[in-house]
Amino acid sequence: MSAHSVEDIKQDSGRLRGTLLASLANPITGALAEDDQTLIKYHGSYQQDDRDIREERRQQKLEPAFSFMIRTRTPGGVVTPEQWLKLDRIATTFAERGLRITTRQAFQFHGVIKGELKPTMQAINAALIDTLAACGDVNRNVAVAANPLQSQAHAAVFAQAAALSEHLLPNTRAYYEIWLDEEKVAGSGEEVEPIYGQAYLPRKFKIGFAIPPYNDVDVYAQDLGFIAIIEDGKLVGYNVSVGGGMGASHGDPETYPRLGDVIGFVTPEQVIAVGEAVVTAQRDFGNRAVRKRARLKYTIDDRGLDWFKAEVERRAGFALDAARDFAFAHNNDRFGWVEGEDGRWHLTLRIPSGRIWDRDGLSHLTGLREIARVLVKSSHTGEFRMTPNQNLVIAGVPASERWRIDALVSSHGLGAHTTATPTRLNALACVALPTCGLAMAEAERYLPEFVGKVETLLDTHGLRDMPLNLRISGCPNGCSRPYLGEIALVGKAPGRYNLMLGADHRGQRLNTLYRENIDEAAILAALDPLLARYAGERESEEGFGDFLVRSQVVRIPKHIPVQVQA
Ligand code: SRM
Ligand code: SF4
Repeated sequence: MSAHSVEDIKQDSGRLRGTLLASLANPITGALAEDDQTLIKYHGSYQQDDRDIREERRQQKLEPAFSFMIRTRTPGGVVTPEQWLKLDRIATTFAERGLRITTRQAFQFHGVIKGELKPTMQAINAALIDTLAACGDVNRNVAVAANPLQSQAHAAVFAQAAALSEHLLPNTRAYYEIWLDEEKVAGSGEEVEPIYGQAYLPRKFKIGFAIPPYNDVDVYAQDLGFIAIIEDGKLVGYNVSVGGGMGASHGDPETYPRLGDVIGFVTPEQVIAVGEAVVTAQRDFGNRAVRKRARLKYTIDDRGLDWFKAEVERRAGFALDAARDFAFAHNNDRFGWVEGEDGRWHLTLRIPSGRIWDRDGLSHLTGLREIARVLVKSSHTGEFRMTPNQNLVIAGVPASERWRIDALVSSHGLGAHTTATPTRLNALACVALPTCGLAMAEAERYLPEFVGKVETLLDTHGLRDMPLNLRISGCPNGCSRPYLGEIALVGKAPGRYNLMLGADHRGQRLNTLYRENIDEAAILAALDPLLARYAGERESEEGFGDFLVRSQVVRIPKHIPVQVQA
């Protein structure tokens, strides 16, 4: 690790420039200088190494196989078919592991080597997509309910989310200088950052917009959540939730997942002001001394929700109204075709762990390329929309073109939504090994096999068609939002996980630790009798998590979002 603290690195970076240009030009190593490894995150990239071959390289006295992950900033996860074709080309030219849809509706490219970072960034920008602030202590990609084309109100929510994303972008030109060869502005490094200031935020910051009855963005897991209130088909405003976050460290009670609290209601016109007020309050009061306690959730717990709400209202210049009523049905995606208000159609496809590539007998990358070509030809009506559950919507398709899409879906094995169990369709796993430097256990690579074993148990108990919300994370940071899974595995060590149970399926209740540090056989042995009881004792429509809580197999954790406590 760098000898400098992250706070020092940010302060001294000359508005995110650091020595990145020199690091990129250094031919001796595939890595960046240490401080630049922190700074490049703000430009949307992480230095990584291939952990599958780390030991082998160490024995050969070679430096680790360094490469870079690049993450896009795509608010609400929208790309045109033309952009899709360019992203596909970038993935096949510069990256190693296809296109990866993330749990925040971005794309990740893995395995880009240092010498190709700049051309890759340039190609992404040539597709009119950027990566600025996709990582780092800033506002990240803004997540939005997945299908904003379904109605005019959905479209209005998306437009608002995109505007807030723009508003909260860092002001620095460093990104354009370093990656796009923009001329250095006079006195650069002195630019004003009206929202972030010199030291940016104490920690990452995340915003999500949900549109009830769907909570696909897991709005209570966001630092700042907007829950759209739609009356008579019209967007009237949003309930505002603050203080959500999933990350924790094993064995450290000072860190914990927390769900956001609803503090009131704002009109659409007030969104930017309240967003900026929450962000700047966290900028000024977040804990910069202890990084693991620097997220907004801890600022709120340390100072109190009432204090925080008053601070936000003071900064915004208005009081929040009382929160309005709404209800969430579930936090999954809706698979298959749905018709929008304007008669166009939207098809949600299952993409296992968001990984799109042509490998292991799959041709998903090719299939989606061909679908993109159909959309380009059919007078540019359709779009691709990533979901916060790592899946993909082919959106805005005229009824007359549906058959063409269906044919490609079927011939390229993209039709899991017509055959797979609800458990498989909804399961989430984070990236984990081999690219994630923090992974303690497998997640993405283990998910298909583990789901298969759970399906066998479900079959035994006649539960195959029950929707079950299953999530795996390779470590407790919680990138697949595992603490909102009815069943979740949180990586502890290779092949060993904490088994977490008892979240609901609406994203409104966290799960709790049921068994610690156990292997697959023990996990399945623990689940078997619980599923048997669920099969025999559940009430109609009762989810597995709700059943476990009602039957007191697990206890409800202390923190439930303010608005859903009743
Ligand atoms: Fe994450 C760190 C991948 C969503 C909480 N996350 C990482 C890193 C960058 C590892 C690292 O720091 O070296 C992972 C890169 C793995 C790789 O090889 O690609 C990583 N996170 C991901 C993605 C790709 C998971 C996925 O499978 O889709 C998601 C990218 C989202 C995006 O497009 O911006 C991703 N990460 C999340 C989420 C879910 C969400 O935002 O809805 C969370 C939980 C919510 C939250 O932030 O509390 C999450 N990631 C973390 C944390 C813990 C933060 C904390 O407060 O403690 C870390 C570690 C850290 O920040 O120190 C982390
Ligand atoms: Fe990596 Fe942990 Fe996030 Fe999984 S949860 S991607 S293992 S940081």
